[in-house]
Formats: sequence, structure tokens, C-alpha cells
Amino acid sequence: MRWHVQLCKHPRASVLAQDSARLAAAAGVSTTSTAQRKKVMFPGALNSVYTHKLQFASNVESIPTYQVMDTDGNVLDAANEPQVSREEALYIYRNMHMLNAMDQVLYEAQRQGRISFYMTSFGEEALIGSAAALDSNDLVFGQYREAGVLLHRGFTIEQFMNQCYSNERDLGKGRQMPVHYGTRELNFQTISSPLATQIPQAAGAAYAMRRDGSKQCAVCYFGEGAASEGDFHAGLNMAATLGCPVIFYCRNNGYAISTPSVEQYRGDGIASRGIGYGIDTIRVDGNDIWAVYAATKAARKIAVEHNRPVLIEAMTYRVSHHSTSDDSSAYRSKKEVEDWSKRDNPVSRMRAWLERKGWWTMGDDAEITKSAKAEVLRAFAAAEKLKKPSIGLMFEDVYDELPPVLERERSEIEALVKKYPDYYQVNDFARK
Ligand SMILES: Cc1ncc(C[n+]2csc(CCOP(=O)(O)OP(=O)(O)O)c2C)c(N)n1
Ligand SMILES: [Mg+2]
Repeated sequence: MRWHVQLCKHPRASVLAQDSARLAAAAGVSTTSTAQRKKVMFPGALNSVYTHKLQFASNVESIPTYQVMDTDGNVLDAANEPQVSREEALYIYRNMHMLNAMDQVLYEAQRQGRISFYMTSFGEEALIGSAAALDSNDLVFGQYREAGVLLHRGFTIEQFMNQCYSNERDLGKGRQMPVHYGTRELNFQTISSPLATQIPQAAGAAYAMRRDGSKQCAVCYFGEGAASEGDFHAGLNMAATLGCPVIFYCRNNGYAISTPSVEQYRGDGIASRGIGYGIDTIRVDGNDIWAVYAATKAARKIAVEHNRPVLIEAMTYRVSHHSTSDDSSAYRSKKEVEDWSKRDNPVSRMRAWLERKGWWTMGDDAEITKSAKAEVLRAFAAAEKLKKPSIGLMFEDVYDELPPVLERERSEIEALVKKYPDYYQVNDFARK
């Protein structure tokens, strides 16, 4: 209640009241009028008309999937030819390769016990197209499989490696599991493991943007599995009712760890839920980088110019195991995975498009694969040599003044480490 009172005091609070009035006016009803009309007069459904047929509503047709190019890189409607420069297109394509190279090296590093955990993006490389359609000031809330977005924003290979090694140059000071990246400089909120928490956070951040008139938006990525969480519903409804400039980008990759999407829901994917919340929604071919790019560009325009949330459901396939803690051969056939990576590979689709434009040849591909791997290995070797963050850092950044209980713990740890330097391998840690 107190929150409501404060909200109304804000000069922009009247915008929300105007929205409600506008909606009611557009529906041609006054929610308090008792006059005889064809449309219902109940305040909870402004656009419904009366019917005399007893009929339950159900999904009739599946929402279509927007596609720009086919799996051979042919643009299917000339009007949809991507308006990007050669330089931009090659930057995107190089990052797709860089992502693959990084995933290969770090996946193997985990298998060798050199890092504790890793998640790859194989099969979902076209997500980079969404990053290319954003403004660099738009605030990203990711789930964990969005390293491609960070790459596009300029997060360096060294920064990725430092985070996965939790070394002294890790921006998160070694406090997070690998792949839980975050960077204030690149407007990318730190990943948190509990699924879907980023969804209401993104709606809230977007609401603040609306109130500030910043002309930016929040962009929230999540998987179709995360969309089963209550936070998904809370976040979408909040964004719709408050008119928040946020793009919800659902990566529907067919699995939530071992649970296939056919077992996760009975409705028409995640897109149908957006419509249920009154949110402009589009389903796209998530392996078609130009469909992803065009949909995100259009979504951004709606979000920023009209202060409205948008939902994009990008259909794709998780070629990788869920993470290094998973062996997907236990719940799906190797053939299914191989078929997908051959039949509909976002990287080869993009290459085919580039070749048609005359901007790329097969020979260039061998070169780029080699140089991406060399760059990753260089950064990897350097990150491995760096020390872990200073032990004392674990007591910082939460309290301005350390409470007595933590002060005691700090002294205790200092004493133990001093007494048993070999056991605690103190030389592996940076000194403050
Ligand atoms: C609240 C919560 N419940 C369960 C988990 C365990 N968990 C981690 S990832 C995951 C599957 C998520 O699937 P999806 O959202 O489809 O993303 P994908 O891995 O397919 O990219 C689960 C169940 C968690 N991290 N948080
Ligand atoms: Mg999934």
C-alpha cells in the first residue's frame, strides 16, 4: 500500500491511469456504464462480445514461425533481405566461430578437471543475431546460455576465461560458478543460477527506464523450461500491466535438462502465453540469424517507442548436453542430435548466406576456425596461470562495516591460513 501511495506521487504515475482509460475507450466501453451494448460491460474483459453458443475456447491454429532464410541460406522473400553491411555481417559470423571455439576449449578444460563447470551454446549460435539488433545501452538479463550476446557486446576472450577460472582478474572476484558472467560496463546483469529470477527483475528495471524516460529497454533471455516458473508469469504480467519496455526472449531449445518440451506444456509453446498476457508476441526460427535479428529490431522499436513489452519465442535445438553435469545420451538418441546439427546448423546457414552475397568462401572458414581456436587457447593459458582472488575478498562488498560475527570469522581464517600455509595453498591466492 505504501508503495502504491509513493507511486501515485510520482509525476509519471498518471501515465498508467491514462493507459487504463485509453484501453477502456478503445474497447468502446465505460466500465461503469449500465447501458445496453453488444460488448460485455464487465471491467475484467473489455473486448469480449456476447455469444449464445456454449463453446470452450481452445488453441485452434499454431502461431506461425517467422523465417527470413531457408536452411541453405536463401532469403525467401526479397523484401526481407537483411539490411546489414559486409563488416557487420562478418563481425557476427566471426563471433559465431569464436563462441564455438571457446565452447570447445572450455568444455574440454572442464573434462580435464581444470575448471569446475561449463555450459556450451552449440546449436544456439543464432542468438547473436538478437544482440546485433540491440542498442549497447539496453540492459541484458540472461539465464546462462547467452555467451554469444556478451561476445557481441565486446566481452573479451580473456574476460570469459578469467571468469571461468575464478582468477584474480575475474570481474565477479571468484564468487560465482563458471559461466555466471556479469559486466556493468557492457550492461549485462550477472547471471544467477535460480531459474527465472531475472524475469521479474527485467520487468522492474524496464519500469524504472519508463519512469526515467531513458529510451532504452531491458532484454530478458530465458529457456522454455524457466517459463514454467512462477516468476515467468509474475514478470510478464507486471510488464504488461505497467507498460514496461522489455523484450522477453525465450530460447525454446526443446529441453529443460532431460525434460523434453512436449512434456513441459500442453499449450502452443511459450508464445501463446504472451498473447494471454496481452503482450505483442512473435515466434521465430531461432536458427535463422536474420529472422532473429529482424524480430528483435522490431521488438525493440515497440518496447522503446510505445513502452510495451514484447515476447519473442525463438525455436531452436540444444545440440549440447545441458551442462558438464549432464550426459544427454541418457534421454535422447545421438542420432537425433547429429541430425539436428547437420540438418539445421545456424553457423552453416549463415555461411551459406554470406557465400551467396560473395562475402565469404569455404577457404576463409578454415582460416577463421584456426585463428579463433588459437586466440582462445592463448587466453586460456594466460588465465590458468593467474592467481585466485585474495582470500580477504570474501568478506568485502556486502557490509560497509563488518558485523562482529564476520569480523571474528575473518580473524579466525587469517590465523588458520597463517598457521597452515601449505594446507591452504596460500601461494595460489593473490595477496591484497
Ligand atoms: C528454480 C530452479 N529450479 C531448478 C533449477 C535446476 N535447473 C537448472 S537449468 C534447468 C533447466 C532449464 O531449462 P531451460 O530453461 O529450457 O534452459 P536451457 O538449459 O534449455 O537453455 C533446471 C531445471 C534451477 N537452477 N533453478
Ligand atoms: Mg530449454
